[in-house]
Amino acid sequence: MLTVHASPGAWGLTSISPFCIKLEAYLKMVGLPYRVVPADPRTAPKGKIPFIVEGGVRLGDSQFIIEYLKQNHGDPLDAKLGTAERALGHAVRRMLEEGTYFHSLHERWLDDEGWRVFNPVFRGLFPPFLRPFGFAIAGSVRRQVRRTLYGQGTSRHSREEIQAMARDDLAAVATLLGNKPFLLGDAPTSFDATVYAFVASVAAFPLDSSPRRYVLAQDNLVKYQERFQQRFFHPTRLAA
Ligand SMILES: N[C@@H](CCC(=O)N[C@@H](CS)C(=O)NCC(=O)O)C(=O)O
Repeated sequence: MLTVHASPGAWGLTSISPFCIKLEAYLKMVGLPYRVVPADPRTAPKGKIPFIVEGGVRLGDSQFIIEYLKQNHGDPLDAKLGTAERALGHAVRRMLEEGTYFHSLHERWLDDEGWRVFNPVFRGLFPPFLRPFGFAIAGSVRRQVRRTLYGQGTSRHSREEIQAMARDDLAAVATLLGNKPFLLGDAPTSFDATVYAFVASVAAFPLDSSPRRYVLAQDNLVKYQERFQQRFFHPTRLAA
């Protein structure tokens, strides 16, 4: 049995991490059996989550995991895609994972209003024995995220600029999706795991922001998200 090490969920999503949602979405789409256990990033092969354990294999990074699963369990979603479709899917995936992600990270960890919403949720996910240290742990992770976002560059911009960049990313997704059921057409592909994870994460985080307002105002993004959830996630797994 494949074991997925992931962070727990909130706001009706299976995980607070879009990368964990992405991996679980992929597994649901391909119908591979798996179990999820709460991740300890300190034991992760690359210090990040999600990671998987299968037999003797211990592997980090959602995309490397998906490539591994394709090689070892088949590729029912993407096998028939042409090179142009793969290129488009790749570009959208990288935009969301390496661009939009930093907006969410900033919103949750550094933005003062976002932190007021996120901090209690984050601390609520700790196992009981760690809760007395919740304040110190959250503060230490927050300092680390501050350093990461400064190095990566996002936090050098104003809140309005960061939100505008995320909104532009989401507008690109909405335009490319159009009125198709999935990013590349009638059938879901692995790229939809990323699109679903990031659209759902922006929509679910309960803070009024222009990217969230944008997503909730796009009929195609809202319906896409609902369609994906209904088709691939059992309703009970959606409970916060
Ligand atoms: N490229 C990685 C990104 C994973 C990632 O950034 N995970 C975050 C949680 S959303 C994490 O583990 N952060 C802990 C850290 O950076 O120390 C993937 O696709 O899995």
